[in-house]
Amino acid sequence: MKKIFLFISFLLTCINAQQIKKELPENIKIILPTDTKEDIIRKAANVIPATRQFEWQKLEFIGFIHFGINTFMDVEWGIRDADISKFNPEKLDCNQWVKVLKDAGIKMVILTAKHHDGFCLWPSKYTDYNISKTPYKNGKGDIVKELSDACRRFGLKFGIYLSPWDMHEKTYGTPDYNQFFMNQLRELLTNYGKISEVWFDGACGEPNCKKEIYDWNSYYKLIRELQPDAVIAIMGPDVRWVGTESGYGRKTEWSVLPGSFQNLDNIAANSQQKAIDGAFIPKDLTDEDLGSRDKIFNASTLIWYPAEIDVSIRPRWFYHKEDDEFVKSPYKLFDIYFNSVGLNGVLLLNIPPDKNGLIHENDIKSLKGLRYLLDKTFDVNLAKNARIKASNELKNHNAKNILDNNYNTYWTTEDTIQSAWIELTFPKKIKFNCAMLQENILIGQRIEKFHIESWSSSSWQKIAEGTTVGYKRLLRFPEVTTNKIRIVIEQSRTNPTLSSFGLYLTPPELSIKSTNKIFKDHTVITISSDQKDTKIFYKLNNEKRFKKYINQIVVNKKTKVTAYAISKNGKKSLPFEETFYKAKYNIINNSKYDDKYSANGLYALVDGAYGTTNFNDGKWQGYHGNDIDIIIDLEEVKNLKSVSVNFLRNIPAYIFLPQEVIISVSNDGKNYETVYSFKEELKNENETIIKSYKAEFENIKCKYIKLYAKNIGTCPEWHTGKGDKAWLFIDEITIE
Ligand code: FUL
Repeated sequence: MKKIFLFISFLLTCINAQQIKKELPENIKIILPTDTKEDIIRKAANVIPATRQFEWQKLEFIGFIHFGINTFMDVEWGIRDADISKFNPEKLDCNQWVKVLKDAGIKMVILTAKHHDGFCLWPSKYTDYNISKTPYKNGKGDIVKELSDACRRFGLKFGIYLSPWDMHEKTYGTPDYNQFFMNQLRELLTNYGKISEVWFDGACGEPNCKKEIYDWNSYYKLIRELQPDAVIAIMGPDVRWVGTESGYGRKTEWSVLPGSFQNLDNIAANSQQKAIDGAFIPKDLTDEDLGSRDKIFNASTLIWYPAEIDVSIRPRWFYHKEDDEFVKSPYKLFDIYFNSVGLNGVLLLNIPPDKNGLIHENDIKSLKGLRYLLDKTFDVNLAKNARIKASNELKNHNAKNILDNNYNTYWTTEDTIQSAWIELTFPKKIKFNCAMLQENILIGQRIEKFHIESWSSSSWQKIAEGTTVGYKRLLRFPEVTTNKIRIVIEQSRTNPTLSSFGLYLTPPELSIKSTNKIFKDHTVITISSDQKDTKIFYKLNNEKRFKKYINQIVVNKKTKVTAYAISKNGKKSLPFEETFYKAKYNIINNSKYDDKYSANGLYALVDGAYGTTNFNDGKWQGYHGNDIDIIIDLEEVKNLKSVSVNFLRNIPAYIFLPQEVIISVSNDGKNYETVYSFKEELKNENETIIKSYKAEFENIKCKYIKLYAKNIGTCPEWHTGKGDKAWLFIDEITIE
């Protein structure tokens, strides 16, 4: 009986599969029950992107704009009923945004038309919680229009983020919400010209799990009808979330993933959405392995589902003033680029405008730096004049195609070949430290394992290796000088292809180290470059001229060091700046700070640099559960006018003000007289503040100052961390 049942369901699957096959788009293949493992691998190697997916992949680098009422409330996820009269970006200029992004090399901009809070940046007819009810342009503003117009003006594509989760809308959590959402979607897809990406986020933080059963299939249908070229991302069938928000993709990144077979509609409706769970595998997009042979053997469909890597240039998605000093550096962004675009993904970099409605200068500086590094690295393909030969070439698909700067022409081998090599010989020795490979994904993604080796006197030395290649693979390694290299494809799902190959040399990168960043007497500074044969130049403070760096620099006062390096072939590093601080006094610490918040050691408290409201700014010294007991040695008896000390309060981050602050003074270091004492009342307040405790005197002379601050010990009853150790964050003791 069981056998008959199995046989019938097998037959049904085959018939169903045959019917669907006729209508099947190129980015989906069905695995038949009769397929062998070899058949499955071959099928996987021949799944290709839909045109809209290919056009999207070619953009490589796209921009995200998180902007809305959250920007003005200084929050990330917002609240249900914010006071939207606070929304008034007086200097807003979408041309500035787009120009900055275009100059950075960004090819499309995606705007948070509506984030989770439900506030709409366009005058939606379906809710009052929108821009027309704010002071911005006296209610006549429409930022979706302003930005889409600016994108068209500058030749960039435009996409929208419409959060399915809407904490403001009353119908959310009922079937009526789907119609509301479709209405909003229709407004966005019809009134603003061409839309190239629709971004549906998966987050929902509703208390008590108020849950909306989203009608994804209707959303997708509407998008296909109104904007057929747009890719649908994240909670959508065309583009997948890479699985982190760090900017770093997987080392092995397959664009062909396993799907489960139900019907075409459900295949399109990929989802982590519970109502149709099972319609799509993988369920967990954070898995290390999504598309290996083992994974696809168990699948019933194979789907082209490429990765998008979203990350913010700042610690958070929306603008917050206190993040200004934490904008990612150009070198960090460059590393992210190598690990996103260079790992078969599209980089989606978020650059949030500030309360004025402008992109902040720190973000602009980093983006310019990134562009400089990219331009200087990829300006010349050092492999371009190579003589080239291959272990195997298919007619009309010679290996020389990989150097012709044309993605459509490519090298491949005869059908049965699954490993092969290409050898490049250069007219003279070249020096490089990165490589770029591209498969022709219009044929399929195939390469499973490869390495690059260079000829060194009498043998081949492996210099880089990898697994998948896909649309683009970038590799960095210590610099190599050689006249011959080989690209070795060790394993491919079927005959491999390569469309392009390049070798490049990055500009040098500097690092500055010192014995102490904050010192009492002096510190010794060393500057080095990541590349050999570079000359380093530096200047101290406001000196006019740069000097050549030869030896360590010794400084005994607060000093700003600016340096840069030039490599032998003339590539200049970005300038590097670092300030070293001199402590004003000697400190004896009888208490213990936590290593995570050391602020560069003991002297941080008297270095003249003040902590900001960001507890992570590197200037605060954190004491976990314990009190602070410090003595400052003025080295001679001095007249005192005042002593003040700053503490931070950030209760959600478990940082409380001290229970008590006591300041006492002494001439001999033994007998202390209390000159100030203050008892703090413990209040449950969310606002982050810096509080100064100041003792003012007339006619006090002393050599030693003792500061005692009592930690509240553990988080109080009413706190989420009740019973956990409380933090005391101190920075800067000022003595006058
Ligand atoms: C997440 C959201 O919850 C964040 O606020 C942000 O929009 C990010 C891009 O996606 O899931």
